[in-house]
Amino acid sequence: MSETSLLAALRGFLAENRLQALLIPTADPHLSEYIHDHFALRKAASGFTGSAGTLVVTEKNAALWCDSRYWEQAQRELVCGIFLMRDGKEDTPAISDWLHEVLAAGSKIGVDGRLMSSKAFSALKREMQVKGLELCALAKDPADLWRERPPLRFAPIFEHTAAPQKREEKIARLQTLLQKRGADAFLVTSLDEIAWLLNLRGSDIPHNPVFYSFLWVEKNAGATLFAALSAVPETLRARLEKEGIALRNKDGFEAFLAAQSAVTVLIDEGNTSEALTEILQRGEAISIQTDKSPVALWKAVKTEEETDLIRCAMKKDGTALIRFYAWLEKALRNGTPLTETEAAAKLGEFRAALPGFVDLSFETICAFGPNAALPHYQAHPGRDAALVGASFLLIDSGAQFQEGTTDITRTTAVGEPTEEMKEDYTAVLRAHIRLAKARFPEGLPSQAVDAIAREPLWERLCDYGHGTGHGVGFFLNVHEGPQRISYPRFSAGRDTVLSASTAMVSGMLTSNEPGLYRPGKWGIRIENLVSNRKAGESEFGRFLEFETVTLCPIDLKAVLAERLLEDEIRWINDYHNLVLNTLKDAVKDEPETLDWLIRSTRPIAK
Ligand SMILES: [Mn+2]
Repeated sequence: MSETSLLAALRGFLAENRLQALLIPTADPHLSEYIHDHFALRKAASGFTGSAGTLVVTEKNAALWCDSRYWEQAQRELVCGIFLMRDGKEDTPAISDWLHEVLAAGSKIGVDGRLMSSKAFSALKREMQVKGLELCALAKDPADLWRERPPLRFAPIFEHTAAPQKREEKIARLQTLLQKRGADAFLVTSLDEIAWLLNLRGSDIPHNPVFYSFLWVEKNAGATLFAALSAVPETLRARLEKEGIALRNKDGFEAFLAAQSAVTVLIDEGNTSEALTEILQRGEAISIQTDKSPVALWKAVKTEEETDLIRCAMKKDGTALIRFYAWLEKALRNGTPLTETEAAAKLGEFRAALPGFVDLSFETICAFGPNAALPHYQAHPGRDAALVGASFLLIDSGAQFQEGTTDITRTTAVGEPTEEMKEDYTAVLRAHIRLAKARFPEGLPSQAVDAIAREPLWERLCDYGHGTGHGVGFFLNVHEGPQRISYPRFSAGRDTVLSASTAMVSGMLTSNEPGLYRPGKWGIRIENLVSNRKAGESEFGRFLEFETVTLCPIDLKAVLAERLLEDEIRWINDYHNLVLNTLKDAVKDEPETLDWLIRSTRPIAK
């Protein structure tokens, strides 16, 4: 079925269901950031392959909204007849404004209620109401029309054996909270929250070690996991049931919810779908409490044992990285022809050879020259750049280990950098160091920390369009909340304002990734993961600081040492000393890598 015939079929769906427009978001029933292809109707109907965007189809028109990361790509990929809406651009209409423009008053707009949070659905419904339009959750799934829909396959679910916190303790903590709040049950629909609570992992979504499921936790009883039964090995099933976690077929979940009566259920409206919320609302004598999921914060705050394991994961990952960068330096020196995808594949090989390697934590971004100016650039074999000439090579990559998830960006000067390149690189390095060294009051909203990182860039009237930091899971998703180091601005349809109320807490694992992008020229980003820890206490209260846990030399070729402050020079020398001392034993029998490591961590001075 081509995109055009699928689009035509969707228009048939409109007529049959007496709708004037159809909204097709990019989501799965768990509102995951990354989704299985089974849910990629938006991609199949529009041709646009990016990870975020909303398609709107009316009888005569079709338009796709996506954020600035994807404007260029969408322009290239969208099938004929679908208009590109550059979301975030001043003159781009909101979806409701555009529909108001092209539809008659009283028009009905349908959306699959499983693919939108009840919070987002309510907000959009109100917004449309004001404009005389009616948003409704569909009773039928428009994706049923999609003949080549990839089937959902469920990979085996396995124990996260390295997890130091027992699942009984995590469930008991949740039950205590339910008792305190006077709620009978908590509905968990976020896949990473379920995986974390149960210390179970899967691989249903590429690079995200989660499994499709729902979890119902009761105040007085145990919990019920709704998963694909075929994905649960018999021994695991027996163990779970012994621990009071009943297992049921995922397909029976909606019926189970609909059969509930006379209970008070706690849900997080931001991550529970409109469809599930409506089922609860229709139930007999069901009262719904809404609040932010407590699990999101518990998961974000790593215990000391978890942080110790994360340090082990960083050491492993650092070993692969220094092997790769030593190899890369030699290849470039020898004039070996090399493209972006070849370099990314080689890094993947070094990682895959590590003991306990599970997967990459996301698709490697390997971008050279002007390509690096696109923060989320994806190289494709045959269409990628060769590493030729003087510019920056930006590699953003990560891995999954049972001990933790990694995410690191390094920018390497290939050839002789110009003064302008050096000025830019040094400013980004200073931004990275300012945040790495920052001390701030415990409980400070994560947004407020952002300005500390951006100051060296703002000083030069520079800025970057993405967040400075996101939470990182513990052998889980590379992006997680609730903390986000970013000032409020448009960000891929996500509610960035949420981060304002997330207090920074000791134990949080967050990225530190300032950057600078010159369209048509180059892009620079330096990213390490940092763990929050106590800095000390004074008459003014308790203070936090960061411990940088990522271990890999930061390229010094484009650094203008005279631009760095004394404390910044000290930071980089201390960091490199730590990298050298932690990694040197792992490569002691690899003279070329060891030599590269020693040279790359040499102290610098003004
Ligand atoms: Mn990152």
